[in-house]
Amino acid sequence: MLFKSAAPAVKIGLISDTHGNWASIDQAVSIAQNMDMWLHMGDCTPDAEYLQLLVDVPVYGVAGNCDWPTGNILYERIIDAADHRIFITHGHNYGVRYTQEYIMEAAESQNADIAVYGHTHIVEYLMGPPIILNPGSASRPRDDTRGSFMTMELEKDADPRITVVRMRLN
Ligand SMILES: [Mn+2]
Repeated sequence: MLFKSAAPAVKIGLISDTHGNWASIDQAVSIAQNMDMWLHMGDCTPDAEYLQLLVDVPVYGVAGNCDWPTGNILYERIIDAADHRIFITHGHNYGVRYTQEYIMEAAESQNADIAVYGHTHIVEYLMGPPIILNPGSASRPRDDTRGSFMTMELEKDADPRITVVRMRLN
């Protein structure tokens, strides 16, 4: 018999490296309208604040290398959702342009089963564990002519369901 969990899946929008292009944030929010939470992996922190104006669900952000001074914005955070633990950071402190080894170690040391970062502006997805995700850049992609973000559905005792969304061409 299949056990159907009573708790609904938690849907999370993952967006990074918007670099002040608020039109890209508008577009992501209009594409992914039913998120329960958004995570913004930095560059630039005012963009996460703008995103928070558009949605009435929590937005958690971290500071990137272009965010200086950072004020009270952290460089990394742990978000717990649906019995999963997500480590978010921009990635520049973990050498993500060259390797995912250090961010993977950081996630493991924090007992996170998922790590999300940005910085490279390239969509990346490592199966793990821990699962390592980079939603790319919504406004300045380096892997396609179209920007990108991700959605992630989390359920207890299930693998996350990840979708890569490509933005419309402007
Ligand atoms: Mn960056």
